[in-house]
Amino acid sequence: KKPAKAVKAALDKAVEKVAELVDPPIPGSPGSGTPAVAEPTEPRDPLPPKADQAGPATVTATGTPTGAPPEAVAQGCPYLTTAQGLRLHDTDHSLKAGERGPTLLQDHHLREKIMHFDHERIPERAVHARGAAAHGVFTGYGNASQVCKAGFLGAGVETPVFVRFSTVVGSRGSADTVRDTRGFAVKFYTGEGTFDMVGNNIPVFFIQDGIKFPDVVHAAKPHPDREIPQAQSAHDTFWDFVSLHTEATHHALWVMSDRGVPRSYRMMEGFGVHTFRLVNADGGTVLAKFHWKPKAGVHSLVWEEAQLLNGVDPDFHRRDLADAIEAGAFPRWELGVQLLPDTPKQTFEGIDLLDSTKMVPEELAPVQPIGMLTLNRNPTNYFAETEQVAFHPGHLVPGIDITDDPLLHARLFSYLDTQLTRLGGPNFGQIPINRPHAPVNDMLRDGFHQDAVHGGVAPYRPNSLDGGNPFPATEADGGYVEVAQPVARATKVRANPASFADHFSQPRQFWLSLSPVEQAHVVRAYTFELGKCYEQAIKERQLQVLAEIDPDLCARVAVGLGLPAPVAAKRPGKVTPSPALSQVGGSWPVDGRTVGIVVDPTGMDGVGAVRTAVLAAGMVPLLIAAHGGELEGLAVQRTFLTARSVEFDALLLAACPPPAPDAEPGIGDAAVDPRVATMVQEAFRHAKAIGAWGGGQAALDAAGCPAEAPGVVVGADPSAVLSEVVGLLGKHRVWERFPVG
Ligand code: HDD
Repeated sequence: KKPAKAVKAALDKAVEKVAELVDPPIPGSPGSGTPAVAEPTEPRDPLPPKADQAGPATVTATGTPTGAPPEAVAQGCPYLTTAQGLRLHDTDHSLKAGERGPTLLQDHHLREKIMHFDHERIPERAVHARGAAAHGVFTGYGNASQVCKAGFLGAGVETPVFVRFSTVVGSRGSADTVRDTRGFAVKFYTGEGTFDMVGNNIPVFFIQDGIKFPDVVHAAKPHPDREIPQAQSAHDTFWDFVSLHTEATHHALWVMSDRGVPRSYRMMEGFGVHTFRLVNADGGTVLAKFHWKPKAGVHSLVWEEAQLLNGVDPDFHRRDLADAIEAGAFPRWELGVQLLPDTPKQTFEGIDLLDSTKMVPEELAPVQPIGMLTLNRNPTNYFAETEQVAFHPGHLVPGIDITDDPLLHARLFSYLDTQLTRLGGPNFGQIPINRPHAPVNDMLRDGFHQDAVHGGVAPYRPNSLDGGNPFPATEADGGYVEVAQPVARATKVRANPASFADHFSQPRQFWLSLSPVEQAHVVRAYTFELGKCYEQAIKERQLQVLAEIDPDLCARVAVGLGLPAPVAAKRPGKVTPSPALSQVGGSWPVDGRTVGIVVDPTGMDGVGAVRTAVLAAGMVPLLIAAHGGELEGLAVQRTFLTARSVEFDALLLAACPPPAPDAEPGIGDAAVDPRVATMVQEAFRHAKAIGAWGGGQAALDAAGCPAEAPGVVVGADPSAVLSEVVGLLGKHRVWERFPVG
């Protein structure tokens, strides 16, 4: 046992050591002693980067170490410098001949600064330009090892991942909540090389053959003459193409369903879409379809909410993802596989597995969970990570091989090719976010933006000069060996197999699997989209397509358009509904949900406790009041000017504030602020849970919202009201309140 004195001395020494290591406080930061608004003037080291933010190589071309730690090279000293490391004493004034000019051409700093600024933008992605991303970890369950030898699926193996979600059609600055497919791209930095699963939130695709990709994208993008509409499918060129090219019917129907307007990236399913071939350690193969199942359930916005959000908060999904991660409500998905026998025909129950416009119902092949994805860290820099990340379906690892899906084969070309323009050359794999975590020794050399300083003289094989290095790896060394699939001797053709011909049975199955409220949403979506088209012929042709899916769907959309409903050319085939396709039903965790609480100084009783309980349930409470500031020590986060009902999953009414002097007159009871009444009306119309106690009940009356309606909870005890509202939130919406007609 050490004497107490010695322990104290050791402790003091340790404290001193820690004090030496800790940076002086950042001027302006809490506890620094300087006011937050003051501009710091004392040079200090840059803020430390987050873990895993490796910067460019630390060795210069001459082989001299820069001296800075690897992760800090981009911001390696406290002083402002040029790109060449020259310290600058002024970046606010151009070099001029006298204070009143002219500006001198010799100002090398001005020219470098402006030149770099002029080239800050890179071409946005041709599709999926608008996105949000996060870092995370994937943990294998180990049960897939029997069918797939990929190391990252091993029991308890943790693999770092980077996941980018996106809309497809809109440009980088477009709104998040448009009706569209969502991208769901996952980069697994495995020890055997990087594996990318570049999927969507919809299990099928618009086209069967990649050669049609430019056609569908040109049709969906804004019209070339006026470049409108932005990020929308509700226009003539899209429906012109889709109504003529009927293999797009299935995907279009999914986009018209609630899947086209997800509530959050955290609440979407993901699909690998294509059929892949899995290989086990003995060389045995099985076909597989990949699924991501969100632990928070699959939930959507309603169309009016989505439209309002496009204006109120165009960054709704981006913000939701970042906030949830920041708050510790880490989004999670289980990776699942549908396993299908690898037969020579590559069909399953009559479904051609090489046709990406078809899916395999879960009732026929259950989705078996094989691992868990957790997103736990936001990117540090949007451009460096989310924008520069480059996915590619050809980034594969041993154990996962491709099939002969003609859509996938075109993708294998497109994703590499597109990076040449987007990221400026073939070395995009060296950008930090794209760097594999597995060791690299390729023989690729030179090219634009070459960051590596390669040694040796023999980047070719075979060689003797570099000692024969690098060596090919056998399968036992972890080498990727393609499955030796027989290729039939065939005639070269530009044609599809007959098994690709049925374009309507699976759309019909999807339609018949939806609940009445989901079907009503689909009807309204088609009516809205076709209602935005100008060409009568396009509307009529699309109605014909709907008739081929289902006469009821067609008739209901026709009524909305004021057009006669055509009769199907072919009698619809018999299909069995797949209940797994419906989103309605079940109860789900409420983590990360947002609860708006309308408050007023006259009724703060119980608000603090409710707020604490909302937080304890893993949700986000937002206090909404007439003015900013604090009420009884609680910060007001939204005012009636900045809040809109669409931001919240549920609304609580603690007290009923009177109209503010600047409020718009005319809605409801004059004793209630009309903006509160609007908030309640919208929440009611969007079938959200609403709770009220005390004076809050007056807002229900002012909004004309019946207190006895389903999903409206009125009581004396705020905590009891909250717990009922949380129960309702688990079901996402009060579906009984939603009109299905
Ligand atoms: Fe694609 C991006 C998903 C078919 C060509 N695609 C892209 C992204 C996702 C998908 C999620 C965004 C990746 C990111 O976040 O950076 N794409 C799909 C799915 C498809 C599909 C699920 C069908 C099953 N794509 C597809 C075809 C082609 C492309 C048939 C071309 C023949 N896709 C591209 C692209 C993009 C792209 C032009 C744009 C930016 C990029 O690749 O890196 O090459």
